[in-house]
Amino acid sequence: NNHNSFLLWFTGLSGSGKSTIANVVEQRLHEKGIKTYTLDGDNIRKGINSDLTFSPEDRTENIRRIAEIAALMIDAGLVVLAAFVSPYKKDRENIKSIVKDVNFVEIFVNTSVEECERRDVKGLYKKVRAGEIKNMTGISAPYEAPTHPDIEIKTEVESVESAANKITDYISEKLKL
Ligand code: GGZ
Repeated sequence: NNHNSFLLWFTGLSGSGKSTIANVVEQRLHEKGIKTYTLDGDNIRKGINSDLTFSPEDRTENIRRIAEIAALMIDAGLVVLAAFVSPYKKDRENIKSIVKDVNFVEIFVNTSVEECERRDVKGLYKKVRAGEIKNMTGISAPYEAPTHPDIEIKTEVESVESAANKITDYISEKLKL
């Protein structure tokens, strides 16, 4: 449970492109016969974490539970990809102590809030401007950007394919891709 166990953790604003990139990486791992699971807001916040809000405390608890779930999945032999805003530095640090000797790869999907709002894939930013959502990360709630991410993706200047290449290159040696 060390050299070939991986947690690929995507952090960034809502609409930054975390899930899109994670899905392409996952597809490539499947092509190599590697079994994976992707945790994201859709399968976590709608299910086991449906009791949690977007308050700072609940975001912390959200990330803690996700890390525990990831640890179990990794134990079961999966490469786990996790795509969460995860805005707090200390929460992201805590993941490492939960998953212990797993290779934790912090991937900063660095897309400006202006660009996320321009894309507004889910119409969430529109709701924020209409006053329907408070505590929106990047607008009315903090995002503590990673200062030393393992990988940084600037989606405004690089393609999803190039982002996926960066990630597969990074893990290829240890994963023996
Ligand atoms: C941030 C919010 C909020 C607020 C709802 N702030 O684009 P999405 O829709 O699918 O990604 C966002 C998702 C964030 O959930 P996470 O579990 O990743 O957040 S955290 O790590 O901070 O716990 C967005 C939606 O939920 N969403 N309200 N106020 N994102």
